[in-house]
Amino acid sequence: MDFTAVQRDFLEGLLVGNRLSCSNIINDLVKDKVGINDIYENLIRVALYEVGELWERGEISVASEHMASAIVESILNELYSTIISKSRMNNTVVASSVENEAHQIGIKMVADVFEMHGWNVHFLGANTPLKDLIRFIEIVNPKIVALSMSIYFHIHLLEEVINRIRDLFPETLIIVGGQGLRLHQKEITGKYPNLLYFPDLFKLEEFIKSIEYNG
Ligand code: B12
Repeated sequence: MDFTAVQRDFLEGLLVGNRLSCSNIINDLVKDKVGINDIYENLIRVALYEVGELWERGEISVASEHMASAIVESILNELYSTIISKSRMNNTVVASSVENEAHQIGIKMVADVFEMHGWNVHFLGANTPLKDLIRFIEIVNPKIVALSMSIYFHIHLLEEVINRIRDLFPETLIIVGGQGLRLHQKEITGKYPNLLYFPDLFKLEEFIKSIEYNG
């Protein structure tokens, strides 16, 4: 699917605060049976990266950036009834951003991909304090903990969580992702057992399918 036609209108809608137009664009794509992963990666993620660049260049204000991310979050919530899978799996995932990390849209998309595959999903959102995350993992005993890091300077916080999880729950698989790791994933992968990095939702989905087939 070529998103060029809708890309401009969607970005425009985010920047002027036209939530209705953004929502209509997404709902039309869903009606046309465009995959959710495709919509997330090729329309919403691309638009938000563009918002980030405009903000970095001083072409839009922090207020506009906040508005754009608020519209996107409302759209993701609106899609819930579309993404929820009727066939449920007996697998649990806890999805969270690391402590101090304010970005939560990427990890929400990750949570949604698991949801589409019928997993029990616990989405904790941004800035989850380490001790509360650990306590939560102890309670729900997930098969996977998914962690997101957008800002590279949070890498010490990511490593702190990984170390705690590895010590306390050696069997639990950890998956990591986010922009902060895009150029730095090798600082983490290979260093810890039972840990995988995925750059995007397509790779993540391949992996979820492989678990479904291989257990
Ligand atoms: C919206 C936004 C915010 C919002 C976030 C609101 C929210 N509810 O999430 C707010 C206003 C809070 C914010 C704050 C800040 N932000 Co900001 N923000 C953005 C913006 C515009 C969009 C983020 C986003 O949602 N992207 C879309 C998602 C879908 O992309 P993603 O996170 O990369 O996720 C994808 C993959 O990485 C992957 N993925 C992500 N996590 C995981 C986890 C797993 C397990 C897996 C498998 C995959 C995966 O899946 C997703 C789909 O592909 C970006 C621009 C950009 N390039 O993203 C800047 C950006 C990330 N922010 C930036 C900055 C600097 C900040 C601040 C430091 C600004 C400040 N001075 O206060 C603070 C950070 C505070 C903190 N302590 O974290 C910079 C980071 C630069 C850098 N190199 O580190 C960016 C890149 C903007 C820029 N161009 O400079 N921000």
